Amino acid sequence: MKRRNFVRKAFLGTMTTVIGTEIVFGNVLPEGYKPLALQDPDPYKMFDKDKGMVVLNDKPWNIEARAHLLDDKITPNKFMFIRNNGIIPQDIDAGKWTLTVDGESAKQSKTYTIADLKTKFSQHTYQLTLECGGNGRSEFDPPAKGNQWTVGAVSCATWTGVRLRDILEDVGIKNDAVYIGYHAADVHLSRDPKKEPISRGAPMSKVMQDETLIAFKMNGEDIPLAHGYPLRLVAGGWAASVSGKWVNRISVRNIVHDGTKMTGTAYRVPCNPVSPGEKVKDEDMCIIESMPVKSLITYPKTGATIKEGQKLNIRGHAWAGELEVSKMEYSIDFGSSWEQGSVEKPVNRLAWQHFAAKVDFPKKGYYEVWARATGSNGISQPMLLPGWNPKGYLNNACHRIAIKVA
Ligand SMILES: Nc1nc2c(c(=O)[nH]1)N[C@H]1C(S)=C(S)[C@@H](COP(=O)(O)O)O[C@H]1N2
Ligand SMILES: [Mo]
Repeated sequence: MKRRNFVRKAFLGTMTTVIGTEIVFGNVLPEGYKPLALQDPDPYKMFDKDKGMVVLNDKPWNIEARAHLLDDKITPNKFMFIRNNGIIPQDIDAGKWTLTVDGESAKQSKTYTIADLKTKFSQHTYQLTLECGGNGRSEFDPPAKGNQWTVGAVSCATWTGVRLRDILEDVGIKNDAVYIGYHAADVHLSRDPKKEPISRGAPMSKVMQDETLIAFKMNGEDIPLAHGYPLRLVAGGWAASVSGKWVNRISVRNIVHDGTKMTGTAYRVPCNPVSPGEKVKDEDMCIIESMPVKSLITYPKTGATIKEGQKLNIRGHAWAGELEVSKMEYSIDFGSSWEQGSVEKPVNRLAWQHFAAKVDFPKKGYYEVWARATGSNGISQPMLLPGWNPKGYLNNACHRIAIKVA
């Protein structure tokens, strides 16, 4: 009885701390009852996100940024979108975490602790752009099912880890290797342990790049839990679904990896353009790899008002998947004419680039500033919505902000 009272007091103490105030009548709280305040967790607190972030789904958690929140050159955790297909793993012990490399095209199966990875291989740090393939989905018509991302499912953080290539060379790879597939510790929404929420991958050409990391740090600290703690595959420039969070196994495959969300319409678009709403056969769908050229005006926030005669300094970021952005332009007349802005070189390959321009408005009134990036292959962003596809991927239309000159 004494022990029981002690446990109860300790429990109430913890509850009081979490809720932030005393639970009046806590003494008659039925045993095992979880107060509502704890059943409805605050995602902003739980994930350390800024209050301006937008929750699109809570089962599973999907949270996006707004353009003006992405103004930092390097995205801090509080503004980084979260995209989950399943349930975030709990009670992770990084000291016991292992990464196993196996598969029909691995010469052996080998398991590493995080300490092994850190001591055996050289560490590298890159800024890497991660954009969800479905970013911009909300604009498609007919609408596509899934999280209705607007523009905020993109980030560019600093990732530190070891090269996946170095690990694979240590394991030994057979000549017939074509692809790797990742396996991770998150839990399927059905809680069926036999099902994986997602298991995607990349062809060997992407895997072997210098910048493809098995990362253990983000922005110089442990990776936040929601972003893959303690170990994450990071493949910048490609649809971020390739960058497996909570990774514990990499399989080297002699076929294109056929894990969950690699097949059918998942993370695929019609190989050839189709008309909106058209049904597309599975065999006519192609896997999304590099993301297309795109940009975001991160300052000012849309809806800003400036004084007549005042010039407006705009700025933002631009990226082009595997390519570099070579030109940034803006328009204040709905795309009729374009002026050139400046764009910085990327800090490293696959990092987003920063652009700026000084905009002059001829008179009072309502304007929109549209931004357009062009990649090193000469291809520019479309002004409006690009090719419709069944799952609403790859919307790289020009970003637009509203400005009033008063
Ligand atoms: N294990 C695991 N890895 C994952 C996912 C997931 O649900 N589980 N989602 C993928 C998708 S679709 C995206 S867009 C990115 C999102 O990364 P972030 O949540 O760190 O921004 O993680 C990818 N890696
Ligand atoms: Mo995604």
